[in-house]
Amino acid sequence: MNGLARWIITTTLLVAANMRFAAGETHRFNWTTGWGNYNVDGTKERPVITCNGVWPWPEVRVSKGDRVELYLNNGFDDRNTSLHFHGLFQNGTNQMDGPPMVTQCPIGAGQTFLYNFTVEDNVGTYWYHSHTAGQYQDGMRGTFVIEDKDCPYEYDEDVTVQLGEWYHDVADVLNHKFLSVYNPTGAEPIPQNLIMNNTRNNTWEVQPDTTYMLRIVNTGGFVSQYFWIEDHEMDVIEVDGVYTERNTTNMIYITTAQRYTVLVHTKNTTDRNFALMQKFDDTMLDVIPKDLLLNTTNYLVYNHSAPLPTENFVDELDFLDDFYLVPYHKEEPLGDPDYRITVNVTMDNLISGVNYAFFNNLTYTAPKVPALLTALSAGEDATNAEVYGSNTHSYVLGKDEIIEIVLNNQDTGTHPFHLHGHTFQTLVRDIGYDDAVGEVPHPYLEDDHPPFPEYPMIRDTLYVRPQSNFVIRFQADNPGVWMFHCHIEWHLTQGLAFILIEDPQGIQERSSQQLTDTSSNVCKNLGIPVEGNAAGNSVDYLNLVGENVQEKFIPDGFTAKGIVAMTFSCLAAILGLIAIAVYGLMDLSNVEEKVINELDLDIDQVLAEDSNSEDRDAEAKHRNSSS
Ligand SMILES: *[C@@H]1O[C@H](CO)[C@@H](O)[C@H](O)[C@H]1NC(C)=O
Ligand SMILES: *[C@@H]1O[C@H](CO)[C@@H](O)[C@H](O)[C@H]1NC(C)=O
Ligand SMILES: *[C@@H]1O[C@H](CO)[C@@H](O)[C@H](O)[C@H]1NC(C)=O
Ligand SMILES: *[C@@H]1O[C@H](CO)[C@@H](O)[C@H](O)[C@H]1NC(C)=O
Ligand SMILES: *[C@@H]1O[C@H](CO)[C@@H](O)[C@H](O)[C@H]1NC(C)=O
Ligand SMILES: *[C@@H]1O[C@H](CO)[C@@H](O)[C@H](O)[C@H]1NC(C)=O
Ligand SMILES: *[C@@H]1O[C@H](CO)[C@@H](O)[C@H](O)[C@H]1NC(C)=O
Ligand SMILES: *[C@@H]1O[C@H](CO)[C@@H](O)[C@H](O)[C@H]1NC(C)=O
Ligand SMILES: *[C@@H]1O[C@H](CO)[C@@H](O)[C@H](O)[C@H]1NC(C)=O
Ligand SMILES: *[C@@H]1O[C@H](CO)[C@@H](O)[C@H](O)[C@H]1NC(C)=O
Ligand SMILES: *[C@@H]1O[C@H](CO)[C@@H](O)[C@H](O)[C@H]1NC(C)=O
Ligand SMILES: *[C@@H]1O[C@H](CO)[C@@H](O)[C@H](O)[C@H]1NC(C)=O
Ligand SMILES: [Cu+2]
Repeated sequence: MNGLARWIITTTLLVAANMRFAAGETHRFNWTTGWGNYNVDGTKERPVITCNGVWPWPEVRVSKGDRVELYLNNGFDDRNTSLHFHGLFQNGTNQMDGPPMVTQCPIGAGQTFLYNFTVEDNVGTYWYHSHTAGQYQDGMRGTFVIEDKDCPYEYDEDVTVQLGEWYHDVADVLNHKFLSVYNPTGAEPIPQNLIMNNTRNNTWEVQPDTTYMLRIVNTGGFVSQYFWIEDHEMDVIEVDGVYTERNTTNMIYITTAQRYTVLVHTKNTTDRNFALMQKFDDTMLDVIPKDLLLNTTNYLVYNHSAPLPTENFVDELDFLDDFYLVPYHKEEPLGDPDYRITVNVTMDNLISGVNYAFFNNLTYTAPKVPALLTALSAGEDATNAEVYGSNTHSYVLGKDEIIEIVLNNQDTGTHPFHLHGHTFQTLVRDIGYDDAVGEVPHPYLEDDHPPFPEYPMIRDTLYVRPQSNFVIRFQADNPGVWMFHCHIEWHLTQGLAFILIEDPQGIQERSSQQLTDTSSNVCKNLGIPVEGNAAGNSVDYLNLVGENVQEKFIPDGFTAKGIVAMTFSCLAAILGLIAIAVYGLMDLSNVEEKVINELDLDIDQVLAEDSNSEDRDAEAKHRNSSS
């Protein structure tokens, strides 16, 4: 190469590098959490989590290549917090991903964490939310849009809309009732209302003859919804940040955490207004209270002088099946996997009587050191899955391997699963199998499955049908520790999660992966070591003594009801007497609960004392054999 050519090339590269640098703007945010009282659904005021004293949380809008520097200040005085940017790849910045004890320490009361990352690999519709204990169901969430000047579709206006459900109680209260011996079947709390854009009766004002790009995000924590617009078609063009070929539909079905971006072309006439409809997927509700409004009407408004529309009825819920969507940038199915993870999903009671969720009999139990901090500090042991603990359910993935996840749902519910750090191809999603008509769970059969789609749909959150299965593939090209979990917040709390430790040596090698000041500080504040294995041992990474483990399984032949009965057996004599005195001959089915409430006893303490009792197992065996 001669000098001139070299000069030209060098200069061109420098200019290109500078252009890339100049293209990225830095967006700074300084957010502090707190509580405020809001009447979100128009029927009850309750505490919600605010951002800098206001609610709802702001929409973040950035462009591809920009940098985000977001200070999250924990303004609570009694709880930890965190923030996850749902769908962002965080390529090289794994510690900015958000889940506590996975990629960072929890942010303790009064502490600050700097989320500092660029958005280079993603465009489209995302959202952010707390990844701590149901906080996002208390309102700690918002939309996150990455604008793309190379968007392949034309439109006039770009508008987001959040769908969700709303509870009249705060998550703390609901979690306490949910994860309780009094809820042995694990029935999820029933929401009071569906909401749209954080309210009910939402009005969307539109101009005639205009193409709207409507970015629909389900920021709820539980139910899937049907969404449709009276007498207007929607052209789906993006799902979960992945452009699709245009697919026209009248209705979409959207699980929590999913996004659908649609083009809606408004009418030329402005003489009337139309209904924007939301409907619960009521098959996900264990009971349907008589007063629960399953269909909710909002308003697409062309004309303020014209009357508001009433409910729009449709003959059938004929929604778009996302499995058949074709990505705009077509990709053939990834080749045979280098590594296959096969998991069974079940829900069951552990010895306390509380109902948990499992992948292969493991309910996710957080380690004593966040898995990323273990990966960074374990040296060569980082490639050994054992150092991450036996109850975190960790898999170590090799650099650039093709990974296949086969998920066999043995539960009778629908579950939306989310993978952090990636999108994935959906190769198989089986039909549902109804236990009510005697059908049993159908696992995926490698030797007998439908042909894979020519160009599989790609997204980051995918539902599995009842007693059914799905198969997904992706390439392990993003070194980091990534969670795979059900996005029903109740089920995550029940432990329906596992962890992927992707290319741990690749994590260690990147300087951008090393702990930042605020990453270390939040750990120190809570007394969490910044190095060590899942048990906090930084001397011998293969010694897991003292790690956190899940509760024991209920001994064979025992039922959850039996456990509840047994728990109260020692109290029964006294309680029984009081019960008869207080309640007379009333329904005795949940008498212990009534008495405990009446006496204002601390249930947790009663249970803790009882489960510490040495005789418990012996008594269980005795009762078991004598029954
Ligand atoms: C964020 O805001 C708080 C409260 O106004 C202020 O004390 C703090 O210095 C700000 N932090 C940054 C990084 O701007
Ligand atoms: C929405 O309309 C319902 C029914 O008219 C009403 O009860 C509720 O208060 C309204 N909610 C809001 C937030 O305006
Ligand atoms: C905050 O996190 C730490 C570390 O996981 C935990 O020990 C502590 O109980 C948490 N605080 C609260 C209030 O939950
Ligand atoms: C965010 O990260 C970039 C890249 O490491 C760094 O240059 C910048 O100083 C960081 N921002 C802050 C506020 O620390
Ligand atoms: C929803 O809220 C966002 C943020 O305030 C707003 O920009 C958007 O227009 C609203 N969308 C609808 C459909 O009401
Ligand atoms: C609506 O009006 C525009 C011009 O304003 C015209 O180009 C278009 O064809 C009209 N569409 C219909 C369905 O009449
Ligand atoms: C708005 O609706 C009113 C009442 O139906 C009607 O009289 C008026 O012509 C409409 N305005 C437009 C601009 O269409
Ligand atoms: C809810 O919507 C569906 C579909 O339009 C309809 O069949 C059903 O009757 C509606 N239910 C109520 C209570 O409005
Ligand atoms: C659109 O979706 C339907 C299923 O809902 C599917 O049959 C069809 O192939 C899709 N078309 C395109 C172009 O993606
Ligand atoms: C998953 O369930 C199937 C069917 O019950 C069983 O054969 C298999 O052993 C289970 N796998 C694991 C890892 O538990
Ligand atoms: C999971 O638990 C079930 C029921 O207790 C048992 O039959 C099965 O063998 C267990 N599977 C594994 C892989 O331990
Ligand atoms: C992460 O970045 C590497 C290049 O540094 C690239 O090869 C890989 O595809 C990226 N992965 C994702 C998920 O963006
Ligand atoms: Cu679930």
